[in-house]
This record gives sequence, C-alpha cells and structure tokens, in this order.
Amino acid sequence: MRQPLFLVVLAAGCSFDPSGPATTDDGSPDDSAIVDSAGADGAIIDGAAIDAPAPIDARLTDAAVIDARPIDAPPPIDAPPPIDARPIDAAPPRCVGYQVVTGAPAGSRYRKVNTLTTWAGADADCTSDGGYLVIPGSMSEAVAIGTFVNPAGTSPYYWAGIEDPERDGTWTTVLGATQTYLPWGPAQPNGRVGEIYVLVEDNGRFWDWYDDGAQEYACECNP
Ligand SMILES: [Ca+2]
Ligand SMILES: [Ca+2]
Ligand SMILES: [Ca+2]
Repeated sequence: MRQPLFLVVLAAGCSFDPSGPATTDDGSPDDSAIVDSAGADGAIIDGAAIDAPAPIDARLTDAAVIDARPIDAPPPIDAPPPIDARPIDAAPPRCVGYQVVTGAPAGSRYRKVNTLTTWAGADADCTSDGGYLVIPGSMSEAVAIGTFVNPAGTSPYYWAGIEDPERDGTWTTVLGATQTYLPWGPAQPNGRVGEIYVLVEDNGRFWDWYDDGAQEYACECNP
C-alpha cells in the first residue's frame, strides 16, 4: 500500500492552482488575494483622475501664456519721407564787382565801363553778370551815375538801358517796363534815323541817340 500514500503527498505539494481560488493549508479561500484585487481597483481610480480636466497648475500656465502675449502695439506712424538731403543749389553770387554809388538808390549797385562801346555791346555786357544797362529813375540817380562814370573826352554821356526800337514814342527799359521818367534835353527826342536809344548827359538830361558805338556806360544790379 505504499503507492496511494505517495499520490496523497504529491497532491499536497502541488496545491497551487492558478485557475482556482487560492486556498489556505486548511482549504479555505485565501482572503489576502481579494485584498490585492481591491488594491488594483484603486489604481484604476487614480488613472481616471489623470484623465480629469487640466490641472490647475496647467491652467495657470495657460494664463501666463496669455498674459505674456505682447499687447498689439499701434501701427507705426508713417515716418515723413526723408527730406531731400541734396543741398539747395546756392544762388550764384549777384552783383559781384558792383558798388554803392553816392546819390543813387541804396537798393542798387553799379559798375562802370570807361570803354567806348556800342549800346548793344553795353547791354550784353551788363546782362552777362546779372546786371542790366543802367536805368536812371530820377535826376539824382542820373546825375550820380554821370559823376560815377565820369565819361572822358568830349562826349559827357553814357548809355542808359532805355529804348524805343519801334519809334512809337513809348520808351521801354531793358527790363521790359515802360519808362515814364524821361527828362529830355533841349529839343529831344527829335527822332533822327536810328535814334532809338537813350543817352544820358552827365547833367542828367536824356537824348534820343543812335548806336554810334562810342559811349561809355554803367551797369546796374539789384542784390
Ligand atoms: Ca536805376
Ligand atoms: Ca517803344
Ligand atoms: Ca536825338
């Protein structure tokens, strides 16, 4: 009868059965297995908490991000276009070589040429530097320029920038204005052929005269 006893001992040694409830040595169910299962359930609950709405800390982080967004700065005001840095062309110096003449208008400067010259030549010379053939606008100016030019020789005259090329009796300045100040000398203007220019005697009297190419002159300039 040794063999049946061996089977009983073997059965007692292999009491673990994974497919069935654990039993104690005395065959009652093992309560400790149930406790372990309840612990596993608790782990599941904790996992559900993880799936809950974002933690407060995270929401604070979101708020911080919102606060950190830069406040929209107002659009930049359009800067005015750069001022042209190019230097303004300086006006060429005016009236260089001209001078104040005592007795003549303070607003004018003059330069004299004591070379016998045609009226057209004198006119061109004066305009070449921004001046114009002198226009006596008063007896004081006419006399002052006569003294200034101090014409030499037997011809005490100088050219004026006044003309009447149409011979219509209206005398016009080289600046385009009608000349009203016309202190004619004796029997002038007498309108001989070619007398379309004004020649000024050093006493300030005007003569209508032709371009004899032999007069001195003064240029006038307004700085
Ligand atoms: Ca004048
Ligand atoms: Ca005229
Ligand atoms: Ca004349």
